[in-house]
Amino acid sequence: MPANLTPQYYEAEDRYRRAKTTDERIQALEEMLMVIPKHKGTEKLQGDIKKRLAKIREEGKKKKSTAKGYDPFGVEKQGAGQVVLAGYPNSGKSSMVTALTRAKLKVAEYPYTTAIPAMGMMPYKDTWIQLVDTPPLMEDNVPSGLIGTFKEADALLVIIDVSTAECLEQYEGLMKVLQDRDVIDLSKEGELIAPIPFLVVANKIDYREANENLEVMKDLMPDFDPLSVSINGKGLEELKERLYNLLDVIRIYGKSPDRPADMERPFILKRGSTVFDFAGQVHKDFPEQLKNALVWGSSKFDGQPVAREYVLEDGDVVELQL
Ligand SMILES: Nc1nc2c(ncn2[C@@H]2O[C@H](COP(=O)(O)OP(=O)(O)O)[C@@H](O)[C@H]2O)c(=O)[nH]1
Ligand SMILES: [Mg+2]
Repeated sequence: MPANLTPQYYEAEDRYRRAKTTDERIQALEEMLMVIPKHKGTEKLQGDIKKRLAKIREEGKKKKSTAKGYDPFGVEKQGAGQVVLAGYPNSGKSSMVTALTRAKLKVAEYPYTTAIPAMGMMPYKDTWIQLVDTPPLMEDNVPSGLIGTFKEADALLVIIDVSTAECLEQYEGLMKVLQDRDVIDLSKEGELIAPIPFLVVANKIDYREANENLEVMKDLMPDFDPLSVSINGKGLEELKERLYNLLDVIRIYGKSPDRPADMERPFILKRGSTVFDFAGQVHKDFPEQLKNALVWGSSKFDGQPVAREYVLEDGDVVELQL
């Protein structure tokens, strides 16, 4: 008996496949169960969903009870990539995350307002980048657990406060800790080859003294070339773009046969990914079943058949042929 599944069901299923957190998975499965047509033809599928739901709920419970308490320094990833901020007290980390996302974080004139990481989602193009605010990092004050947060990140945003003459000290201090703790690597003949890619910004550029402080730094370090920003708006659009580029990802839009492409929620893949990699992200069984694919965008013509080794580009629409 045919299942006759509805578009709502496929949407929920799609959300399930893309879910990154346990809660998202549970929510999507619950919705699949709610909207699935209830008849003989879907009984087996309903049973499968219920089983999956029970299993995920059970795993979730176990995780909570076996964990040695909640770890505030482990931040679950969401969106196209996770960017973790690093900076001295008062450099503007919390303000920056607040300015770029809808998160409401504590911002204050006194240092050490932020005790544990907190995150916000920054809209960029048709996707989201996760920004993680952190407690202050100094050469002689490294919050325990924070280095672990950096090492899990997809990229770092190193933030220097150029409204103060201490900006040079901040920059050198941050670079030293991050390098000593093997978060970044500056060793390759002065080239910035980083295990975790990072961007340095000179924040509070709206201050009167800021440009002068920055010039002093540039005189001392000719290679020092940070992006100047202010939480009031200066440089923020470029900052978003540079962070996205740092993540080195592409957005790919899925298309099912005989249906228009889903241009709302792109899949996010590492740059250099192939049709085969894309298939794996859509469904774990798809790479095995994949014959070839049709591509719109980077191909010579629309809907061009390509092999599974075809390297995709940002914005491509792909229809998998199984
Ligand atoms: N004028 C100006 N003030 C800023 C800027 N960024 C942060 N601030 C101020 O600097 C102070 C410290 O900011 P906060 O975000 O709490 O710094 P954090 O300790 O690094 O999180 C607050 O009073 C902010 O309003 C900026 O770009 N321009
Ligand atoms: Mg803060």
